[in-house]
Amino acid sequence: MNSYIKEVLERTHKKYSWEHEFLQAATEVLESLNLIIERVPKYKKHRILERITEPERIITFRVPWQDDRGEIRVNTGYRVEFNSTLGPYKGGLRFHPSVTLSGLKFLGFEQTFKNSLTGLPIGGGKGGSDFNVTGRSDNEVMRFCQSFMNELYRHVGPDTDVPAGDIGVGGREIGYLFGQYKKLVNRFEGWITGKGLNWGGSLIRPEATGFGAIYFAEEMLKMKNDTLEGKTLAVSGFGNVAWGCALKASELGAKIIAISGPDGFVYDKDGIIGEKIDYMLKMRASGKDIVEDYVKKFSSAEFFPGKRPWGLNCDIALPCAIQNELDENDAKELTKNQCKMVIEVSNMGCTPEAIQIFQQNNIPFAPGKAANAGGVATSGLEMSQNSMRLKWDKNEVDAKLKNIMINIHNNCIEAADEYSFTGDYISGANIAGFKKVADAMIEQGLV
Ligand code: 2IT
Repeated sequence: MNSYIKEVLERTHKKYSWEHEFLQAATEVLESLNLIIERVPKYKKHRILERITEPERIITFRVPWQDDRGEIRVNTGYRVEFNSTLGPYKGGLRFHPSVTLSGLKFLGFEQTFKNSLTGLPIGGGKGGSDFNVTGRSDNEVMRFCQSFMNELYRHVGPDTDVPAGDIGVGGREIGYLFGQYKKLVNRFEGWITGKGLNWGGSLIRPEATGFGAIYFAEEMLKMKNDTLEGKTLAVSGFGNVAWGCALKASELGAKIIAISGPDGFVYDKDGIIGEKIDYMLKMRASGKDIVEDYVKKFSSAEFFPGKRPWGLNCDIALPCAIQNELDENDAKELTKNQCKMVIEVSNMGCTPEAIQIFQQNNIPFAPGKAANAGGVATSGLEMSQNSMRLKWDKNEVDAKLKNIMINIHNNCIEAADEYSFTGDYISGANIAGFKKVADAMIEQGLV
């Protein structure tokens, strides 16, 4: 390993020894920058690695709210404003009991490179709270969102920091957050994306992460003179991202055979198509966070409690749920079952050991920051429409999204060819994302 990279990684590990997820993300990115750091001395001269691994600003705050029984509850709110070199901080808000500062730092760090890959003028950030949406009434969620905004509003804005949804933050939560911001600042502004379609949201934004991942898969298959037609896909999760994948995959002649939830996974031998895709939305809207209901409705399906879908025979695996959801044993299972390709759609969905197994077995692997960038890219397109006070039609947004995903794919390939190994999408994405941010940081001086 390059000595500068080694030095920075050692110092970061020492300084933030308890931040496991952040250290995992930082290690993966820095380790893939060996050649470019060796060949381009200005990055060390300007101490870019120390600067790029340190968030520009972190805000943490108390979020007090009252549940329906009148009990007072307290959660923690965060916003990690990681890097604003390429544009306003941009990245989702996650409401989930697993949320910690380490987790949000890893997500904000990843987001910086992902957003750079999109080619749009957006910096990187992430935020959220350890609030658990599951089982809460609409009124409870509204009171929580309003309390969260009572602090967050002073740190965000259309030219400062533009959040969006993530796990636990969908259309309902974005509505409540938006309403409270408008009330507090007395301005109708595009300071958050994923808005309702009647009040500034973009068409295709709900579908965008899934659509983008499938467009990326198409490009990877094209490199092998192959297509999605007839392929079987195993997906984890059953939220917005998995739903978008199912819609686009079925349109292109592929078949999603599995989805999953915290309770287990569903295997549908006939494929999740047509009304079954719509049913995913109904399950999500029920607020129960389980997938077992699917088998009560569709007899072609079987439910496997407590299990993940990686033991199935499938052509392509798409983890779409949460970080580190696919481990070494899952990777061995997929390899044994002749899985041909893995598209990581969740952020850092695969453990480093799992990725190593895929690489050893020459299974093409797309990292989340490239494959799932369609979501934030379409958020960028929502910002453009808000600035212009215009609304593009579905086809226009979708065509732009597809074009962005093709460009990301090609930029990964080119960067890997130049500074790593041909076909290594991980280092390709890290290098291509890094180079733009790092060069712009140097151009903007020591700030
Ligand atoms: O992980 C992600 O890229 C997101 N949750 C979407 C972020 C955004 O600003 O649309």
